[in-house]
Amino acid sequence: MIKNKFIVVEGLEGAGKTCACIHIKNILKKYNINNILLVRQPGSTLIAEVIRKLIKKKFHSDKLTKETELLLMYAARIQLVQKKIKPALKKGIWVISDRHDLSSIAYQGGGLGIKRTVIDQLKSLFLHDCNPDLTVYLDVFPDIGLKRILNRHSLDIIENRSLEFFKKARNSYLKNIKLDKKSIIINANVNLDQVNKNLTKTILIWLNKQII
Ligand code: Z5A
Repeated sequence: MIKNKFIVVEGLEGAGKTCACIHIKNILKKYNINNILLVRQPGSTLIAEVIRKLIKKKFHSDKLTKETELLLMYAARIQLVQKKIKPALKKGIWVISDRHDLSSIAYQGGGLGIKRTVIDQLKSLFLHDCNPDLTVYLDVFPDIGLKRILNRHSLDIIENRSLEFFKKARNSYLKNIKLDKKSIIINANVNLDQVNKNLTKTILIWLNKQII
């Protein structure tokens, strides 16, 4: 038997997070785990989806300050955690989240330069014990990730930032993920088949360790 878990998938845009969330869900189903909630951040509640649109929209005569951006990311996260993630985990439902607070550390911290102590304060004030049981970090070089999403759609306001911004975000991810014992790093620079194979292998090893 395995107790329900909170799994987070992190990485730069085009790393393949959405694909990985679906792949992990399918692996869990093979283990007869069918009670699964899949969410994305920012988003996945009515209010958090409105905040998502606001963050991604370009306002020509106004621009989000980095602090406003951080607080909006957190507002969407708090809404999702309190309204969906925590209640689901309480009911024994597995939760897979496409991004969580590590994204704020990487983008608003590493990328925009907001002090880590500020982000940590928000986390301790509002997220309490809502920490993932497993974080899967898909590591992609920024230029490779951006090329993948350019094939799909035009770039939004965050995606339009400089390569330098994404390099800083990646460095922050790598620095922090290495300190997290409940995390795994998957090389996402290779083709999707190879990523899925590595993901399956590592998730199965992790799942076997969770059996009680
Ligand atoms: N953000 C933030 O700044 N702070 C925060 O706290 C949070 C978020 C929570 C969310 O936008 C934005 O908010 C994001 C970070 C910021 N902005 N940026 N930039 P989003 O949800 O629209 O963006 P995203 O989270 O980065 O998702 P994405 O662009 O869709 O990327 P993805 O989910 O990692 O990739 P995918 O959808 O699975 O795959 C993308 C394409 O690549 C697709 O056509 C796949 O078939 C292809 N793909 C995937 N993997 C591969 C491999 N391995 N090889 C070849 N092709 C591949």
